[in-house]
Amino acid sequence: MKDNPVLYNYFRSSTSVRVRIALNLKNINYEYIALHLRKKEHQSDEYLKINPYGLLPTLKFPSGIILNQSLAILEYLDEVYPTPSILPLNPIDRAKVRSMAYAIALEIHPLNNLHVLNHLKDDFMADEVKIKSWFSKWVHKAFSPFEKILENDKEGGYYCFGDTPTLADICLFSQVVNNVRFDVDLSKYPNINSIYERCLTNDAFIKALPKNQPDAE
Ligand SMILES: N[C@@H](CCC(=O)N[C@@H](CS)C(=O)NCC(=O)O)C(=O)O
Repeated sequence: MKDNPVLYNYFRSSTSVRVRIALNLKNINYEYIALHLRKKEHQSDEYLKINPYGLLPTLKFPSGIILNQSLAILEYLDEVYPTPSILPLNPIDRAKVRSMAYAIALEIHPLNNLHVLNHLKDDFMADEVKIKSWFSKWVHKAFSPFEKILENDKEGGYYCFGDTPTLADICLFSQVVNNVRFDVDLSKYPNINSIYERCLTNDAFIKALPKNQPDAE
């Protein structure tokens, strides 16, 4: 256990889901430390020392290396534990996969983060209906073109790119898990849904689901 990295995370956090999937895919054992977002445990002085942004997840290695920002963690893991790879070999293909992953991680997630939703609730008096509508708006804005890209990809495999999971599937899956909680209607996205279903047949994804974590409520 002492040689394993430590993951500071929260069962429901979609950025935590991303890192858990990559650790599982690469068969890396890790210690799970839960920080409760609603109880603001991610804002404690102790946690801010290892992640000054006060966001989850953080991955800490026995060597003392501390990494935050889920995409940076995923790419680091892929460089240091290259098998199985979550990025294709060819630079153009890598760029395509990153482009899909960023569409989720950079266009949707920052607008739907807990502190953004709390700001809408506390400072703009948004009720639950409005919060859900806000959340859905940013999902659809990125999911509609994402679905078209998948639709037009005539060589499409089982996953976003080819027949093995990549960074794109990791981000897409984690976002879909979050969408379900906010009642986002995903019926218009058959290709996205089939990739999500495919991920649900993969143990690395199943093990990373919020309901399968020790702090699940
Ligand atoms: N870009 C960061 C975002 C991290 C992030 O926003 N994490 C969320 C959980 S999914 C969080 O810690 N939210 C706390 C808050 O909003 O107060 C990453 O990918 O790691």
